[in-house]
Amino acid sequence: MLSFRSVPGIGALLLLAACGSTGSPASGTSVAITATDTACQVAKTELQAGQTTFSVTNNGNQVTEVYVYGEQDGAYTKVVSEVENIGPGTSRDMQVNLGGGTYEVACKPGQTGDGVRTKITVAGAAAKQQEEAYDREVEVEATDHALEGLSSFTAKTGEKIEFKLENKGTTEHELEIFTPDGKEAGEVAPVKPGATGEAVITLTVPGTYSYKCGIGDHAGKGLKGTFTVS
Ligand SMILES: [Cu+2]
Repeated sequence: MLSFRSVPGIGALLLLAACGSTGSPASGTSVAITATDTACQVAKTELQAGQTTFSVTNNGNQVTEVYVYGEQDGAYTKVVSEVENIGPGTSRDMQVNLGGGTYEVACKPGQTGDGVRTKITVAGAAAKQQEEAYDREVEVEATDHALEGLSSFTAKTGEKIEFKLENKGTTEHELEIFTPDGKEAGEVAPVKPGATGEAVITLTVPGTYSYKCGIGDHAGKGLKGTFTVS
């Protein structure tokens, strides 16, 4: 696996190559990302603060997604922007207003895991507040007898979490999340077998949240559980 983090010379070379072919001048910088099943090539890893369009092309065989992560508590976990469901052989754009700092771009073949990551450096003023950012993501896997991935999940009050549901079962499943007093906090709408869905939910109060699949008797079959927000 080739990571530009360990090969700084190549990043500089691509930076030069990309300079001659910048697209839309009025709408900020345009940066190409080429994703495969094992690599995530960012054409330009040193950028200026401001509106940036990442044009992602998926040359792999799996559906992929691309995230831009900001730093939080020493780790690149804060999601600044994302683009999902990029099929093999297709391209999608992701627009993000970047403040000065360092970020990691992650391509996630199969739309799962930490992804193949490339660090980028942005010069200029730090962002005041990244508009569509959320704090973290958590991956949940549905089978026909369980919702897995939340058994050791905890969060702090006020955290904005992306719940991502991957359906590995044979029928549709969903993920409903309820506050400690039983109100619906949000849900990932029904997802077909083999597909992935997501929802960003802010956990506004502390306590024990419950979750389940609300379809048919799926909760009775084991698609349910709880997690704690402190
Ligand atoms: Cu279900």
